[in-house]
Amino acid sequence: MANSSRAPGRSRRLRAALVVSAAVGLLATAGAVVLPGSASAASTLGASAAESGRYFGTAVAVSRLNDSAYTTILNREFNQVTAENEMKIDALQPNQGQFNYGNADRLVQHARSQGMLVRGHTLAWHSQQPGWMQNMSGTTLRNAMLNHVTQVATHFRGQIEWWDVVNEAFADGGSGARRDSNLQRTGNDWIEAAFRAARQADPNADLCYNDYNIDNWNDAKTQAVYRMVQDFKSRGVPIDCVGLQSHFTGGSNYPSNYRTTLSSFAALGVDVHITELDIRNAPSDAYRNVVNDCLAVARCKGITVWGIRDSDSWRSSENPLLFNGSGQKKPAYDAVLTALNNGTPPTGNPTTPPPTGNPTTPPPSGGCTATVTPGQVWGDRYNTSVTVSGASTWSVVVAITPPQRISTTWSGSPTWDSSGNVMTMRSNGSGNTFGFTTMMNGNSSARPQIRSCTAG
Ligand code: 9MR
Repeated sequence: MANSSRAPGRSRRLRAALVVSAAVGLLATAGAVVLPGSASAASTLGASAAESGRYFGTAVAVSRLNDSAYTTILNREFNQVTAENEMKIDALQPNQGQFNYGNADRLVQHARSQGMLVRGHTLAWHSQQPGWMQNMSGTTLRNAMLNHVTQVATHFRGQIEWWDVVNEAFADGGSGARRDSNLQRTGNDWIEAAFRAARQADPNADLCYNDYNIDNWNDAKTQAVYRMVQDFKSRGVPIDCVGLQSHFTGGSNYPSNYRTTLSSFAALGVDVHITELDIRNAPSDAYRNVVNDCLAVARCKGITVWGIRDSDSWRSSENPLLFNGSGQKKPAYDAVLTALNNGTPPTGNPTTPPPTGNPTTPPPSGGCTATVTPGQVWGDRYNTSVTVSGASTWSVVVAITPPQRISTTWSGSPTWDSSGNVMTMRSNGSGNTFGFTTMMNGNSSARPQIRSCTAG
């Protein structure tokens, strides 16, 4: 399939599956009644996320599907699953040419019977390679990797919504370099080769690059992955999404610029997914922030937590999940559900490009008129000034398009809405013209929109 064009019906399939899943969630919850069009009041994570067209999922260990306490929570709360280990290379191809799909198929069947979407994890990775692959190098390894991608994506064709095609290919620390691995040593183009093979084998799956420690926008690793995605988009390498694992465990904290990271990747024209979320000691604030950040970015498609109960976690001593070992909801669960229920669905069509061209001046509304004059433009930012007529005291509402961000203002008193994207500027006695600087953050075309001008 040519470059990254999306197969028709892909997003329709997601939407239909989420509707089914939301209904399953509602039916399964006695007493939960959500009237069409009423304020959000869903009582499960999946149903609540589905109200904004998103999913809320979990990693599943297939062996635990025999534990009824586990499956009760899984089936009630979640509308998306990722195999925690059963779709890794060593699990699916333990001996070269011998594929073992039993456990993975069992999870896919379970998910389909419950109306859950499946994330495939992962086709190409330096870790969890079977012994025969670990010992390979060069063209032999490259071909074996591509064959694995092709065979596995073909086997699951039509059943996987998103593939983590390549996992964790960048180095930690400040280098911004690729991680050294036997795959990397086959040539820098191994990642794009994997993506092209996956697209050919399953044209309907969305193809993601997935990594950890790419949550902080200022980190060299985040910037390096950003540049790779930007490069892939510019050259037509078929990539649809970026997965931020978001393990805020083991010493890595939720960064306050997480929303900037999500929206910056999204501005490249890819969806973003929070794929392996867990947070040390499960603080409600951090969980709430992650949900709100996702809800604020139209292309953030959903959140997957890396396990159901603390006792299921790969870092169980940190108690990082939403349910305790007895399967009871923790305070972080309530914080997440409330945030999902309070969330405003993104408006507009996320595939519509941001407004371009000159800033607009709306007709007079609240007794004054705000006229925009574009100011100086630099490579990374630009200035705007606004002159108010018809009133000597006033407030003007200005909206900017994320990931753009207003960084500086002058000659007025600004306040901000919770998203940080809408500024209300009030006169402060310094005249009828105010101004501000907007950081482009990768989007050089959008310009501020004046929403209203109100006298007094
Ligand atoms: O949670 C997974 C654990 O059970 C496995 O032993 C481990 C090695 O395969 O992988 C864990 O999941 C990892 C995921 O596949 C990729 N991102 C980091 C996750 C936590 O280590």
